This record gives sequence, structure tokens and C-alpha cells, in this order.
Amino acid sequence: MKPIIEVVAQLKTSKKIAITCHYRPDGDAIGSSLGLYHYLCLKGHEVMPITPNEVPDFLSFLPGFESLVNFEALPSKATEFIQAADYIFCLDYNNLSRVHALTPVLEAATQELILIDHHLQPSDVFTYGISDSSKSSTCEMVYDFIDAAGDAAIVNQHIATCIYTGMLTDTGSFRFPSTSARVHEIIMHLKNKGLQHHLVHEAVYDNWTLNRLQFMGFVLSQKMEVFPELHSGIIALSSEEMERFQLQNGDTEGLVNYPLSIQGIKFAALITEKEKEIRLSLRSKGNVDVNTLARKHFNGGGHFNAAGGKSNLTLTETITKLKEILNDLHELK
Ligand SMILES: [Mn+2]
Repeated sequence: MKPIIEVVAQLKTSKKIAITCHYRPDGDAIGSSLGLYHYLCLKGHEVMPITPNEVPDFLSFLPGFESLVNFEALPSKATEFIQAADYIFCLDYNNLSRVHALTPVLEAATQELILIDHHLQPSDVFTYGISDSSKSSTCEMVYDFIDAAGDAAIVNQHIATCIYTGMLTDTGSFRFPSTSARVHEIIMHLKNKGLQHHLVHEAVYDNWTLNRLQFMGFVLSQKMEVFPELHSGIIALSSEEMERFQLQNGDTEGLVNYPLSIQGIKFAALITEKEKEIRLSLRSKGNVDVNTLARKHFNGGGHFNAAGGKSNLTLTETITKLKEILNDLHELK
């Protein structure tokens, strides 16, 4: 992969640029897509930010939200733009399988793919880019890209709001070890550009429906199983339980972190059943490597302390399999 700075010279004249992010986009995927979108528009490019599927409602406060094109809803609009684009940015994912329905479109693309991402072990399909798993978020890396291009001065309130949102959500509100001095330095610059951080926190965290809060109460009191001897907590939810609370897209977000707030717990899993598909979301503290666990056993991956995966077994069988794996994990002894 060639250094991303080489792209800057190629963007001196107006280009047509597609921005893509991963399936089931989160605050960092959308924050980085829209932050880069606003920046590239300011530089005179024609830009389309494309998501593989729908975006959770809680992100609708982000400036530029209405410009996002959902590939599932508007496949031909997105495909036509990608086919005619000069460049395709790939944000917050490291492998074309992460864009689901969009994968064949990107695989067929003849343009150079440009990666900005902080997940481990990127695939080799990207011509230019930057992959750095020590970074807090793709949003931080988009800011670094703008800065390296010599454009920190033109960052505006829109860009600041988008960049801040992804740094906020990917660091668990600036508490994970990836929250470096650089993250706080960037925030200082964003504040000088008019960032209203309190409005972002309100939009992201104080935006629950009553259903969601009651669902949370149900999960914590009835569905969380804690295994003190394994320093682990598991939440498993059937599709019936999810339907009962009329959950919306994104309503299980953050749930996986709750077991980790219990004294002595170093590993947490959220296992959900959705349309016959079993998904796992894994979190850990310290030296418990959930990226390897997800890759080895659940056809997934991610970061050292946060990863996801899938299972072809039933919900009950998946729980049993996970418990067996945890039993053998010496970091949990
Ligand atoms: Mn991210």
C-alpha cells in the first residue's frame, strides 16, 4: 500500500470521489465519511458518501446526514456514481467483505481504492492508504489526513462535529487506552473551529426511547449471565426477545460493555439472534485478545479489545461453544 500523502497531489484538481464505509455503520464510520465528505466538498470535489445499508437514527444530527446514499435503498444511484468515480475511499474497514452487498461493486471497480482505517490486518486490495491500529478511530485519521494535506486551517464546524463524533463513540467517551494525547490535541483544534461538544454528547447519549431503556432494564436484570471464575459476562438475546421490545436499529449498541463494568470482569459478549443469523460482539480488558478469538472461532475480527463475529450454530449452541472457548483461555484464569 502506497502512502496516503501521495493522493493529496492528485486531488489538486476537481475529482469525482466516492466514500464508502462498513456494513451496519457506527459513529466512527459515519463521522469519518461525513467529515471527509465536507472536507473534499470544500476542496471543490464532487463527492458521494455511500453506506452499505441504513444508518442508525441517532446519527441523524450529523451535518451532511441527508447526503448519505444507502446502497440497499438506492443501489443504482450508488453503483453509477462509483463506476464513474475517479477515486474510492474506504473508511473504517479493512476488507471488502465488510461492505456486504456493496462488495461485488467494489471488487469490480477499476479505480484505485484508498484506505483510511484502524482495524488490524488489512487485506491487500488497497492501492493507497493508511492503516494504524494504534489510532483511536478512523475519524482521528481523517483529521490527520486533512492536517497532512496542509488544510487544518479550513476545518469548519461541520467537519469538527463529524470528526468529534467518531472519536467520542470509538473511545467509549475517551476512556479506552487508544485515547492518546493526539486525540485531545485534535479536540483542542476542533473546539477552536466551533465544535459544540456538549450537543454531540446529548445527541449520542441522551436520545433513548422509553422502549430502549426498559429493554436495557430487562437485559441487565434477566439476561446477563456472569461467570466470576472466568471473569466473564455473557448476554444472549433471542429474536423473540428483541422483537418484544420493538427495538430500532442501533438499540443494542453499547449493551456489550455493561458486564465489563462489574468488578473483576475482563471479558464480555453480546450474542444476538436476528433473522436466523447469530452475531457476536466481544469486548475485553487488558491482555484478553478478542480479535484472535473472533477470527479463530467466529469468522470475524476487529481490534484487540473489541471485535465481532458470526456463528452458524443455534443461539444455545453458540453460548455453549463460547463458554468452552473461555474455559480454555488462560488469560481468564
Ligand atoms: Mn472505527
